[in-house]
Amino acid sequence: MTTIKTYDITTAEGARFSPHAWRTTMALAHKGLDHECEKIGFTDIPGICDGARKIVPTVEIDEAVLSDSWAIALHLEESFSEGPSLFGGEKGKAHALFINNWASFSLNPQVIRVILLDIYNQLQDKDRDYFRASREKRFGMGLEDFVAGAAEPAKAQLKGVLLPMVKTLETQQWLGGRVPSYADYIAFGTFQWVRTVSTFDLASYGGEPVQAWLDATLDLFDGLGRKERAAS
Ligand SMILES: N[C@@H](CCC(=O)N[C@@H](CS)C(=O)NCC(=O)O)C(=O)O
Repeated sequence: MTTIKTYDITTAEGARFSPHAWRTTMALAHKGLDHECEKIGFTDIPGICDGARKIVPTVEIDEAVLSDSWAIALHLEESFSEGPSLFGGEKGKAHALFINNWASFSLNPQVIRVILLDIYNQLQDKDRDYFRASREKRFGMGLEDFVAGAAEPAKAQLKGVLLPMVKTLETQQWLGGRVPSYADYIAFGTFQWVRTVSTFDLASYGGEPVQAWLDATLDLFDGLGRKERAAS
């Protein structure tokens, strides 16, 4: 029997907030695969598994260790082909890759401009210095200065960034079409990231179609996403 263990980062309150790890959590549920989750902090990542890991999601599936949400999704689809398909075939996989890149390179970079300080404020104590130093290096300025300059321009972009999602959900219930697919879990990861660290209402930038989709996605798998504590 297969044993699956995931590693996921949490806030000080224990809420799993990584957008990429939520992609994996939802994919495992979609496949009907039970797993144990070890909740860690950013600063624990170098000490997990083989000591070579730099990110979550990281999963152990029997003897194999995998990192990166897209690589994990491909592995789950191939290795557990008897479970419900994540992609619905090769074309669905190709289209989901587009959504993966849209989320990673268009949506998430705008969202981080709004919620960066919220993330920092929710972190476990042991992660705070690391997070501040690594993100200040990445953005080339203090966290507070970054958000002060970037949050409002990002909000002005978000309606446009979400528009392809809005237009799609105006004519079909899921990004996957008639049923949820991995494409939905990619987008969901972003909304769950926001929901667990911030009171920022990202769904309002997509209006009713996105709000209805988010509610339905939070209800999937006996309310798996909804069970995670929302920030207040
Ligand atoms: N391309 C990766 C990105 C994963 C990623 O960036 N994970 C973040 C958390 S959301 C992380 O683990 N960062 C480690 C760090 O900043 O030290 C994926 O899709 O899984």
